[in-house]
Amino acid sequence: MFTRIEPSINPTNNTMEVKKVDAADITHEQFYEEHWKAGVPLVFKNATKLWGAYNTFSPDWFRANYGDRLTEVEGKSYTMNEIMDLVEGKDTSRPVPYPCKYHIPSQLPELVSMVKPLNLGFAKPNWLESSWFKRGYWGSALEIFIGGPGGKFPYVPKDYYHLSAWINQLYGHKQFTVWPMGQEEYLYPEEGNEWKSAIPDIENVDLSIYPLYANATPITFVVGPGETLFIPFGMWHTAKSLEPTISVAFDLLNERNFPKFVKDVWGFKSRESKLKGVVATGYAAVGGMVCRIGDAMGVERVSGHL
Ligand SMILES: O=C(O)CCC(=O)C(=O)O
Repeated sequence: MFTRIEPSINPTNNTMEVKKVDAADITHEQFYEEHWKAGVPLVFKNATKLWGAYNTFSPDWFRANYGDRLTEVEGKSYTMNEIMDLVEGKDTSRPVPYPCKYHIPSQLPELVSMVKPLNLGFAKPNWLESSWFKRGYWGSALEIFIGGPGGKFPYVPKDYYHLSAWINQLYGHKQFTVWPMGQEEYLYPEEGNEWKSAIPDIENVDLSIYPLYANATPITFVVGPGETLFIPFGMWHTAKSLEPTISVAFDLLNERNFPKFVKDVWGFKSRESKLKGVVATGYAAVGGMVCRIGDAMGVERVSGHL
């Protein structure tokens, strides 16, 4: 038995409260029913406390250990030292890009062991941890995001392939905005890129161009160090770094979002070629079957290849 958390959606005005809970105060079943199934985001206060990254990741720690590690942001190459100097305001000679990202398994593989258990006790089962769904092909990633004050995610997306997002804040505070489910038309999905809103600046929406946005009910909240934000699949969201921030994001796929995932696999891959669409969708369908059987047998997936 578990204590019921009050329903988080108010159907009369379509507002929604994003709650923060101690990971010890919510069961997997409760999370699954009231957030995962209901499509309601949740902030866990301390789900990453077992991670080596918890209370460790900081600009100085990255400078000391991976200062020369390169990544590309908006087509330009930066070292970790350069990124940290920019986000901390030590280098004011050029704009601070956002987000500065590293794909952990390929660009910082030493850190894979510092973000374990990746499932946090709640982000499971995660079929993306199965070797059937290897990285790079299915829209999934295990990435570090680094940002500086005011760094805004460049648009409002809902996650590619209908994956759920888990954003683990490890340093600094980041502001998030989400839109309750069902506000699709107010956000003007881009033609041909339906996972991305066509509105260029969500903080200053021109209602003469996007009049339906007047009906939208964005919910804004702040996530701090040690906190994890769960964003359900299909939810429009965006983020802004309020100070120097470091977070680790990963995606989740299982039985619940699998039907929409497969539809997206067909949608994305068949745009490249019908044959690619058929092969990828067939492969995904078999992978889903294997993972479903694995779930039934209680298989624990622990690979770090997302
Ligand atoms: O942490 C962030 O900047 C937001 C990331 C995000 O929303 C995404 O990758 O879809």
